[in-house]
Amino acid sequence: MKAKDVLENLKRRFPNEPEYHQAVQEVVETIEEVYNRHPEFEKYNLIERLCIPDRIFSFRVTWIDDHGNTQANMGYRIQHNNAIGPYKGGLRFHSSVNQSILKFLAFEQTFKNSLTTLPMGGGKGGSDFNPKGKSNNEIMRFCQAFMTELWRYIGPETDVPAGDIGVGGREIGYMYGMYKKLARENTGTLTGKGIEFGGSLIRPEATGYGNIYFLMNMLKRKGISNLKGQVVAISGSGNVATYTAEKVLELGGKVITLSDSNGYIYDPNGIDAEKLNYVFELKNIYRGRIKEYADKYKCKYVEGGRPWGEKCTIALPSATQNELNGDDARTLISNGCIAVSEGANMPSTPEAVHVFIENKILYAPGKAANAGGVSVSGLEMTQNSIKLSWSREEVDERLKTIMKDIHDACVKYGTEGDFVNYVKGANIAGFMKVAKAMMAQGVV
Ligand code: NDP
Ligand code: 2IT
Repeated sequence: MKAKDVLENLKRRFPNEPEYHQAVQEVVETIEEVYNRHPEFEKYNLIERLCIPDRIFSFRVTWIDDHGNTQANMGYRIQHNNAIGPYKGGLRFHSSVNQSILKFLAFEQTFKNSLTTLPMGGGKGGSDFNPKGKSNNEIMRFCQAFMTELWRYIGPETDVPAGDIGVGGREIGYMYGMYKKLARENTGTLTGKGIEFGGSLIRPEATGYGNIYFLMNMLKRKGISNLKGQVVAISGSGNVATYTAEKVLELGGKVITLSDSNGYIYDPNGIDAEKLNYVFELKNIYRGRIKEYADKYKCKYVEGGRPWGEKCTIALPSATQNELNGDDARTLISNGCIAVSEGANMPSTPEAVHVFIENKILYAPGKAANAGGVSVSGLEMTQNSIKLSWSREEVDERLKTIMKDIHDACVKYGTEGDFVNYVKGANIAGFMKVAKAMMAQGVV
């Protein structure tokens, strides 16, 4: 295969899907050499079978808002690949959601889930529903309406959705309630559930904590064993960003930024535990904007801006795709940034990734660094199927082990002389497992 030809072909057949093309391009370019060493892959056209989702469901979601208006949103579920286990991946509720974004996320999820060491295939779904400013009842009605369509396609051994942007514990609870009613079973389909009904301890924290565990594995290879003295820029202020910040503080680092889609805050004194607690409340209870932090703590707020211009030693993009471009990457490096570890999915543009790798800084792509969330989802599935709940400590230990295993797999496949190319490592390690499983299962 030639990576260029694969991409051109997909672009021609699936035009207007730039995020999907971007995610595919990165993978096919980094696995090209390994792929070409296995002529049997080419013979069975593995590359197209791996890039094109198994199936895509799309449906209209109709619900009535608090003013009595009837609203029609789009809902989707992409079942990308189930060679190594049931389809698994989050649901995103955001006004920007479209098929291209969900296809990129489902594609990446397949490799991420392969890296976790757990038996999970890849999927993703969501809606262009905008949760901002909606009442609790509107959220509930929307989640219920969404599930009246989705429930037919999912199940504990078929496809297990979870949260992503705009979908947290509250939304999962409402969706699970409706799923359970329609499917007439209670086996835990959906992860990120409340603790009282099958959820796992540490699942809310898992993506953020996991990202820091991955980061610490990278730093350890450079002789750094804690975050004392490190100045950390984080984007986003949702689930991933806040628990990332919590773990950074625990390890002695200083967090100086957070953001949302309206702008970012810069607190040169550091966002300490008390201030972070305010952010948790602001986001989860009052559903407010990050600007309110700047009003309360009298620090800088930049409307419409992104935090990458602030001087830091570690950057942890944790909001959304393509939120860090080539110029941002160059600015980070010239300001002394030594490590970038991605909490979000595909937050760095291809140019930014190129800059990080060319400058040989520690750079961990999302599909490796943020795999802690889906890993603990996998552990939630295990606990549901054996009908037991593990302690916080037990889940956290397993999460640490998984993140170390993912890190070590990246080192194994990504070492280039004295440099570890974590992008290449993650893509090859993730790809090889899925490819072998697909070959063993024949052309299906
Ligand atoms: P949340 O909805 O909890 O938070 C998302 C945050 O990102 C918010 O601060 C939001 O701001 C900001 N954001 C969202 N869209 C945009 C945008 N277009 N431009 C700028 N800022 C934006 O989601 P999560 O924290 O769960 O997800 C964050 C990232 O982490 C996503 O890329 C997700 O795919 C990824 N991820 C999540 C996992 C999980 O377990 N939840 C697991 C692995 C990866 P605003 O409130 O203004 O929208
Ligand atoms: O991108 C991701 O890995 C997630 N949103 C979490 C998926 C999951 O099934 O827990």
